[in-house]
Amino acid sequence: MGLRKDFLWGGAIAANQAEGAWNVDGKGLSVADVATYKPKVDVKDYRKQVGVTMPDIDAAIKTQDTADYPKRRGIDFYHRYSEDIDLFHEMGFKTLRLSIAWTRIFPTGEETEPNQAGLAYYKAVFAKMHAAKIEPIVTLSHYEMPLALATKYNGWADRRVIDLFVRFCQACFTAFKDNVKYWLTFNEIDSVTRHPFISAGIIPDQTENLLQTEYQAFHHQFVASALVTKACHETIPGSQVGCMLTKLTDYPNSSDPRDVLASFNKNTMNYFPADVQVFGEYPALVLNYFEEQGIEIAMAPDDLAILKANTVDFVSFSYYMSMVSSYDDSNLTLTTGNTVVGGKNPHLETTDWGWTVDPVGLRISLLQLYDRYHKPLMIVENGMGAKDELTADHQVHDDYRINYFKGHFEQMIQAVDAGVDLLGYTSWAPIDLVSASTSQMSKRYGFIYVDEDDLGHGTLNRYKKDSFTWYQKVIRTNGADLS
Ligand code: BGP
Repeated sequence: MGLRKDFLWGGAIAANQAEGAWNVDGKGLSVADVATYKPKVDVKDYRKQVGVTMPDIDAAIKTQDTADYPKRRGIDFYHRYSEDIDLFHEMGFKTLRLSIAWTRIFPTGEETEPNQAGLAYYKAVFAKMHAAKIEPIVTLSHYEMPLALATKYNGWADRRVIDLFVRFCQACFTAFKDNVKYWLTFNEIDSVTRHPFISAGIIPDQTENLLQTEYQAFHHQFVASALVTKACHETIPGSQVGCMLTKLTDYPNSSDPRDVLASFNKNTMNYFPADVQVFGEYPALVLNYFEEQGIEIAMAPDDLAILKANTVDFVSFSYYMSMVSSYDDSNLTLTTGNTVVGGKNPHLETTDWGWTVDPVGLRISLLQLYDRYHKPLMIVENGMGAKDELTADHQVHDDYRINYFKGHFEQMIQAVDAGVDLLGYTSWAPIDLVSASTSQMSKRYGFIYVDEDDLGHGTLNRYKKDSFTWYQKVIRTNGADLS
């Protein structure tokens, strides 16, 4: 069977990790602009290490520094997008997933009119992509909400942010209705409870009941996502709107039924935001969890009807690694993963950052998601963060990366052969960029090397790695030749 003929091969980036140009052309500060460089993140107090406090934010607002705030400089995609899109075109990309920085369009989130310079920038990027026959997939919220909304409203904890987000999205739909067909609402929407600040603008040390606040923020994002889905369908006939889930595939640590139950519960809570966006209602098990925890979600009278009437068209997800769960955490060896710390699977190798490498887990994830949702799927993030070495003649021999992708593509194709409807695959990230969790440049994911170090030194020149030619061949043969 193999992949569909119009399979959307490509790559994925986010504005806050790639564009840089944090303070030009009217852009406001976003939550990403206050994230500091974290050279070492380990399993101890993970959440605290990657979190942000009010004193951190105050200090960040006062400085123009970009060395310790790497997302402010990114890889200068803002000025180099044309060269980068040419390289993606050379690889044969059919699509590029990218995000629109809210703060380029509404710098504080509360302006009544969009910033024309911001709209013009994305217009130019989309024009360049279309000239290269690259279909945009656009994320409306990828860890970059206006900082002003975090400090004023505690982010998505406040219901007023819904209307502000809808205004931003409507401005994007109106401006880009002829340029963009595929839209994603919230990147890794399930991550609100794992990193509330970058995901939802919630400042933990300013928040009384954090768990309650996080679930309230979820609810506001669900309603916003539904309203935006409606607006998109109305403004752009034929458009497709997807949810975006972090697929944190979890296995039982053993066949002990208590471990199986612990893993089931973990997966249930991971799926829940996508459940709401696909089925248009809260799962009964999650409502019960709210009751047990004393979590009370404030809802407006129409909220549930809005959710039910405006479900998503497809399900997109990120997949990097898997973990194991036990009824007793002392049975586990802990390791870091994508935005989490969890049990390490003894059968799997890990990357330099402790994330397990589990290609079969991708197949399992595809089967699980398709079986659960019966909706077309899209893999919009998958890849391996590694330390690359640039040789004197500007080469990077990254067979470890080729092996990682090869294993994952083999399993992806087997899932499709088993009947999964898969629309496309975008690797994270086709070009090196700043890490979301640690703000490192040295955690590299790309097929294209960017000459920039953790502190921002370097020429910013782009060089093709060995994996560049390999991925080019994979796309050319639509996955038939993975050698
Ligand atoms: C996801 C995010 C991306 C991203 C990726 C890799 O959680 O959606 O923005 O960067 O993971 O994570 P990291 O950059 O922390 O290695």
